[in-house]
Amino acid sequence: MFDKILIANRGEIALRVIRACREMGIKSVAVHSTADADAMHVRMADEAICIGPAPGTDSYLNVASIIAACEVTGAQAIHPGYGFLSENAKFVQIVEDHDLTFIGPTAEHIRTMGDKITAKDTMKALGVPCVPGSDGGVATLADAKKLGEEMGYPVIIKATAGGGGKGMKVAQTAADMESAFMTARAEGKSNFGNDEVYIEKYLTTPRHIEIQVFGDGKGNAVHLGERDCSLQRRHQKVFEEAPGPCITPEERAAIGKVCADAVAKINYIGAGTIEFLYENGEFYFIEMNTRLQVEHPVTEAIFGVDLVREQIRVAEGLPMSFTQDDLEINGHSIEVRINAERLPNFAPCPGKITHFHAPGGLGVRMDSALYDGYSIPPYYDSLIGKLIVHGRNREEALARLHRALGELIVDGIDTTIPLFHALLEEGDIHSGDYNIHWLEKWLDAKYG
Ligand code: MV4
Repeated sequence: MFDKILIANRGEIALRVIRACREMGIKSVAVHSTADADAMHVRMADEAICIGPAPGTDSYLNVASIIAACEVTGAQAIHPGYGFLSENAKFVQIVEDHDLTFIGPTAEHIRTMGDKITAKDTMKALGVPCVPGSDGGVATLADAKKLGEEMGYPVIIKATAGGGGKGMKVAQTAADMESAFMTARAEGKSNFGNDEVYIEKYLTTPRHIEIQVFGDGKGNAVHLGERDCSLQRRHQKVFEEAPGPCITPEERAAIGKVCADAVAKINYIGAGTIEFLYENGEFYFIEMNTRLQVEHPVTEAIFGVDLVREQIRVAEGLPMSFTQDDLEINGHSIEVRINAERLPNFAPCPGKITHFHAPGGLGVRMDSALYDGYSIPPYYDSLIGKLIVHGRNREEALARLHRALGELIVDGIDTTIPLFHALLEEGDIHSGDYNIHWLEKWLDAKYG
């Protein structure tokens, strides 16, 4: 059993992990940059240690500093949160080489899923339905053109190392192929040092549905249903919900079983998310994330489980505390991301919080590291809080979201709060009738 865990992260997710540690009787160590000396995670942890200068590359990504912090404090395990080092296979290897435990999947699983061609090959072999497309990488423009003709346009060219929409280009017709192929390759090379690309049929109006999976590393795994994360802007999610408004219990059970069986077969350990595009009643695998995700609380709400606690348990070699049969959906949950950003352009808006008040009451969870007088540093992600509501059904969750947003006060900076007030006026949000393009279209129409 661990008696001390180091959290290699900051902000709300660091608090999330500290809270799980405390409930389990495990001591927590916060690490922080010089810019975060006054941050809430530093105050809330049992111990804190400075690991470097303000830029993330010098602190939260500073592997030598983080390993040294474990040695100095006697922490036996590292929880990476999300972002930063959470999906870095080399980091996991270094952690293990120092006889420390990485709370998450193995280096090999992270490496496999980090390369999208390998991830897709692996998932396909495990029986997970994938988007029709090239069999592995496409090496030449001639091959790409040939495939485009065979598959029919539109197609999408994706860098195998891509992420966040980088290295991804749509070819609407054969005439677009040359520039789309060359651009995807060039972006793969310049952003990720890898110019390998693959091709898929382009789905025009899908929803983004992701399945939460969880494994014990010993061949047992479960699924915890889906989240619909279709409301995104520039590949940044803003509103997530579970269960998905368009997914039937039968669809959930079927795709959930496929996903749980797949990760069980590879002895996956910890939390994972299998991302799909969902169109015309079909699921198409696109990627797997080998970390705890920002939006995990909506899953926690409807299943009544603590995913961070489970991550720590399986990292200790213990079994999960539930089986598939124990997992039953209760109601509906929605998360909205509160970012320090100014509408309509979502420009980052760091600065001093003159007043912060978190909403409360039945079915309301506010995960945030804000406090009165806190200054948001300009060096990191603009996420400053997540408001998560839970109701007996979707309508109740939406009403509760409206009520809780009305109670939330974040003074001193601009935030995305007004966006959610505006979204709650929309019929399509109430009916759940949206896809991955809905938000950008709506923003275009509203703000131009
Ligand atoms: C696609 C697609 C349509 N067809 N693949 C965007 C980022 C990466 N995770 C995969 N992405 C997409 N892949 C095929 N074959 C459309 C997108 C996409 C998207 C996906 C999920 C959520 C929002 C999106 C916004 C634009 C494009």
